[in-house]
Order: sequence, then C-alpha cells, then structure tokens
Amino acid sequence: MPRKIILDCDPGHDDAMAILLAHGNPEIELVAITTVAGNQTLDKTSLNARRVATIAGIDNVPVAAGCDRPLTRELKTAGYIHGESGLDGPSFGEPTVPLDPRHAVEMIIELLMQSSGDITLVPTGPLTNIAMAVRKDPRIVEKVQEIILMGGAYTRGNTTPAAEFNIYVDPEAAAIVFMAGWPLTMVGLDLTHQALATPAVLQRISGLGTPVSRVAVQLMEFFRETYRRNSGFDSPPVHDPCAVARVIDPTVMHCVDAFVAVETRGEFSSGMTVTDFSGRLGPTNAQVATKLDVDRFWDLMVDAIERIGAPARAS
Ligand code: PIR
Ligand code: CA
Repeated sequence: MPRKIILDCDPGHDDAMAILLAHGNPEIELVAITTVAGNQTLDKTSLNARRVATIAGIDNVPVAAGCDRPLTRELKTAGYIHGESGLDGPSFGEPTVPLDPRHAVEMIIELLMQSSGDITLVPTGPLTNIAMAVRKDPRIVEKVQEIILMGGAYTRGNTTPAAEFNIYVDPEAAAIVFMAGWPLTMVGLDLTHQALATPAVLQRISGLGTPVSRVAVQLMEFFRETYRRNSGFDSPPVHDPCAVARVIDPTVMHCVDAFVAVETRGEFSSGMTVTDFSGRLGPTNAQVATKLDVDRFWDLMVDAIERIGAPARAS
C-alpha cells in the first residue's frame, strides 16, 4: 500500500524536487500539495507549485494556497537563493493545473479528519500552515500518521549561525508543531547537507533525456550558482526531497531520538532548534536525522524522474 502524504511546501528549487520525488515514486500517494509563504511570497510559491505539477503531469492532486505570512512576524523570503520568481532557471509556460479554492489550512484539516489515520504530513517550508491547522482543530494531532519535516538542524544554521531558514522564518509556528505531541521527524541541515547535487548526479538526471529531467537539471544548475555565490558550496544541498525519501524508505537515513526545543526569544539564536540527545531539557519529541545513505537517496530521485517520463511542457 502506498503511503499517503500531504506535501506542504514553498517552491523553491528543492521543494520542486520534492514534488517530483513524491509524484514519481510508486510508494507514495500524493493526496495534496499545499503552499505557504517562505522562499518567496505566497502568490509566487503557489504559482510555482502549479508550474511543477503541470510539467510533471500531476492532475487529480489538489493544490491549495495557505498562509501568506508567519503567525506573528514579518515574512522574510530567500530570493537570494531561489531568485525573483522563487523558481528561477527554467522557463515555464502557463500552468494548466488550477489552484483549489479551499484554504490550505482547511484542506489539511479536512483531509486528515476524513482519513482513517493513514496520512503523513511532509512540510518543506515554514510551519505556519501546520501550526494553524493544529490550533484550529487539535484533533488532527491524533489523526495524523506522522509528520516528517525538512527544517532545523542540531549543528548549524543557514540563515543565521544558529537557525535554519524554515524555522527562522516562523519560530512560533515551529514551536507549536514540535510541541504538539505527534510522531515527528526532523530532517535538518545536518542531514540535507549530505544530499549534494554533484556533477555526477546532474549527469545521471540529464541522461534520462526527458523534458522533466531537463527542467530538473536547469533548476539544479540555477540553485548551484546561487549556492556558490551565497554559501560557498561547490554543489548545492537538495534539502526537501530528503523528507519525502524518509517516507518512502526509512532506512535511507539514520535517526536518533531527542528533545528538540525551538528558540523563539533569543537575541542571536531565534529560530534555533535546540537539540538535546541526553534528556536533560525534556522527554523525546522528535527523531532527528543524522546520516544519509547518499547513493540510495539519489537512486530514488533519479528513478522517480525516470518514471514520470514524458510529460512536461516547459516552453
Ligand atoms: C534553502 C532554503 C532557504 C534558504 C536557503 N539558503 C536555502 C529553503 C529550502 O527550500 C529548504 O526547504 C529550506 N529552506 C532549507 O533551509
Ligand atoms: Ca522549502
């Protein structure tokens, strides 16, 4: 039985790769794509989700827009990494996949409450929609199968020395999500910085020779250039599909139980995921991803793009 997921994202180059992995892998049933403000404004991340859905031939999966800003703070975006559109690089035609009229928070609650408890939440952007859904209908905490998110880190930040972007943008939302009491896995930078789109990886993807593979390579090439300029990486870390890969095959990464607290008040540490592996601060509330099976991960990614095959009408 394929695993049902709701992908809550802010595309975003690596979010786009997460959509492709979720759609192309036969072990995943994508039940909805929901969008949030993060890498770019909500109108842009929503348009980008529809663009990616269109080129991948994803029909029959609702795409719904959610919160256009963090719970209490001003929105900070990452145009310096993802460009003005949020998905710079390839040129996309007019998307044919429509935007669902429902609000993402409503849709998340509705899908979970109508489910038999078999839906996994996979957030790959700021946690605003998920926190709002928990506040609006706390029964979803018991209904969800688990939540596997890309965000945070225990050794480093990428936006400040202490904080990873998704948590930094909306720490109040992240604090709600980490403390909600559901089975949660933190796939943070410690893990995702192992998932580098190296020249060898790009060659494998481009070797598929399909329109979707061409778009994926163009996305990764743009991402590589901004990462080189901003972060001194040779090859860019492809964060978000790592969370999807964990759903497909838990053995793709090693995880360790920990208590994770989200710093919301620090002068220099706001948005930090303070990770305690020794139980001093509190009881375990998360599995924290530590080590990636890099070859297995890229095999999954390449296989998914291959299976998507011909669709793609990027013009
Ligand atoms: C990546 C992101 C934001 C900022 C930078 N510098 C790099 C986005 C990615 O989409 C991913 O979900 C997460 N936020 C990594 O921090
Ligand atoms: Ca993202």
